[in-house]
Amino acid sequence: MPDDPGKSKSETGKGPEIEGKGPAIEDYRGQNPAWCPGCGNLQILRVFKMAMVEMGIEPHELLLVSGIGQAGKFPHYTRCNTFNGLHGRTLPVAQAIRMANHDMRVIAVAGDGDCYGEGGNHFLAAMRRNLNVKLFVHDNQVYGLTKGQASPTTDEGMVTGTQPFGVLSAPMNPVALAVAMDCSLVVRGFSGNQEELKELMKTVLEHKGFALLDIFQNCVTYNEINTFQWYKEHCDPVGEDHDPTDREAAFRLALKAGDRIPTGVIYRHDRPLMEDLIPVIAGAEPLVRQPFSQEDVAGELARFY
Ligand SMILES: Cc1ncc(C[n+]2csc(CCOP(=O)(O)OP(=O)(O)O)c2C)c(N)n1
Ligand code: SF4
Repeated sequence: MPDDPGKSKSETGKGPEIEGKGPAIEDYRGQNPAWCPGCGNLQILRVFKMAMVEMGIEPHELLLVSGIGQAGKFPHYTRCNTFNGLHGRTLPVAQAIRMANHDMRVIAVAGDGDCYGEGGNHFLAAMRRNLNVKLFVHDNQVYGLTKGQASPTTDEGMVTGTQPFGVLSAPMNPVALAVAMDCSLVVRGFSGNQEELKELMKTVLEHKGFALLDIFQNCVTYNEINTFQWYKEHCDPVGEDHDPTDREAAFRLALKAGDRIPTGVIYRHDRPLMEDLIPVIAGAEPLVRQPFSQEDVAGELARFY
């Protein structure tokens, strides 16, 4: 059992179990990716494994949860604990796992359609709850797996296979929404800025609280507007002078769109963690290790039936 209940060995800074032998990239190797050559997901996967190795996080200390989509295949390509569930339902599962075992590092991985479209209300609820769950959204501004239909982040006017007259709905700004919802940590990255993305992933993993990492990711097959080159030219790392704890400044930054889109840590608010507020798990052994009595459960159920 770790010295500090609620934190895994890597969270307590103790590093891997065998001194001198940390995890290697190979330890994280899953199935061979079936993504298109040039897809930004490939870079995200590569950077992610590098970040895990640099942080000394062992595969058994990590759990990846995903739904359906190209981004949803991320756990298949990673060797660690994984749960692949329904489209749009990534966050409910991730939060349930964290509540059952707050010793486990839990990362929810979703596409922009999966998280902001079908899973939109779960996204709002997760930001309010503030469990120590990390959310990586692979934001390619289309539904990739189902052939490029518009997602909530597709720009107005973009012509797609199912929007031949151009998208009529206004796009959603997930970063501004997250600041408005007082999300504990709000970060944006781009798959092509690999060094920056790696550092952002580490910042997100080190944060105590629910964190959104919205990652711009080029889809070479269905998004001919927001290409790798387009993101490269438009992404603008936030300056050192930005204070992420200044919510008004963060909101102004988050609202920037069009030609200059900020990447980096946009907003930070160290709010109380929900797992520290729930009496049965606060400061206690994770639920999965607490004694379980079938008689007690039967007794509780009997009160309702
Ligand atoms: C409930 C439900 N609705 C719709 C689908 C069909 N579907 C599968 S993947 C997908 C789009 C995924 O797009 P996104 O989440 O943006 O991820 P990407 O493929 O771009 O990574 C859709 C609509 C489904 N599998 N389940
Ligand atoms: S369709 Fe787009 S998102 Fe899907 S693998 Fe190909 S490039 Fe990546």
